[in-house]
Formats: sequence, structure tokens, C-alpha cells
Amino acid sequence: MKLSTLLMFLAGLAISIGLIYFGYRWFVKKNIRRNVIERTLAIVKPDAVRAHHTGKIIDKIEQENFTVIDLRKVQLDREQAEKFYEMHKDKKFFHQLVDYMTGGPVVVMILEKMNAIIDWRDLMGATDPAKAKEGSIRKLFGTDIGKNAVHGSDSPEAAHREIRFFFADRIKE
Ligand code: 3AN
Repeated sequence: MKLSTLLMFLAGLAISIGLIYFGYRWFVKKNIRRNVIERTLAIVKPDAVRAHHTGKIIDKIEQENFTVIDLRKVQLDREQAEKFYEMHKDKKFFHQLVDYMTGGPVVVMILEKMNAIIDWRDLMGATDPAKAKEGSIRKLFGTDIGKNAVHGSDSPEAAHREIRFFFADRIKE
């Protein structure tokens, strides 16, 4: 075998192993059930607040045994919405997202239960309400992928950052 062929084979193998390793870590991080009591951030977004769905959404949250630790109604300004969604700043829907999230008040909540992060995302349903499972909040109350009724933190790190964002006074608990 020629040396160049061997090197190409080894490079391909290293890239494949790297992709599998980092892909697996990403998947585990996004989907983990650690069986510990967690807190997560939930937001009832402007379309759902405007449509008077807040009470129905909280009812579903409590039926699933989450404890609402704190709750606030907040009007985000552009600077706050841009900061909150800064990880999406290069996406083509970013400005639409900021317009939407500043278009009316939101209700933000800290939710607590075992596996709160993944369980709240399960209860929310897929990002696109059309693809969300039956009975999920986005299926019931979402309009479309841009106006999908609720938000939930997607990892322990995000939950910590997002709870601090809205409830800095509670983060030391
Ligand atoms: P999720 O909220 O399910 O974690 P992300 O983090 O991919 O979804 O997206 C954050 C938010 O950006 C979504 N909740 C939605 O409001 C908006 N968004 C995501 N994808 C699109 C899209 N293709 N077009 C418009 N808005 C989108």
C-alpha cells in the first residue's frame, strides 16, 4: 500500500472516530436523564400569552408533577431578546425570532422535578408544532415553527444560564 493511501485511510478513520465521539457526547448531553432533581427555565411565549393559554399550559405542567418554583411576567426589550438567543445570532430566522419574542409579554418560570430539563422538553414537543407529538404543548398551542408557544432549556448548562438570565436573585439557592 502506498504511504499516501495509508495516510488518507488513517485521516479518514480519525475523522470518523471524532464525529462518532462528539456526536455521541452531543446526543447524551441533549437527552440525558440523570435521575436527579433539576431546575429548568420555561417560557410561555408572546403568542400563547396573548391567546390566554398561560393557565392551561401551567395546568399541564402541574399535571406532570413539575413544581413551579418562581414565575414572572416580563416584557423583553430587543437587547434582552438578542442576548437570550445569542447562540442563534447567525441563523436566518434570528431577527424574526427577536421581533416575535419582543412582540408582547412572556411568562417565565423556574420548573423543578426529577429530570426536569428533558421532561419539560418532552412535554413541550418538537420545535415545529406540525411535527410535535399529540398532546404536547406545542401541538396544542403552537402556531408554526416561528411561533411555537413555549421555550425550554436544552441542557443543564443552558438551564443554569437561562435561570440566571431571568432570576439572578435566586441562582444561589
Ligand atoms: P427549541 O426551542 O425547540 O430548542 P431551537 O433552539 O432550535 O428550538 O430554536 C430556538 C427558537 O428559534 C425556536 N423555539 C423557534 O421559536 C425559533 N426557530 C427555530 N427554528 C426556526 C425556523 N426554522 N424558523 C423560524 N423560527 C425558528
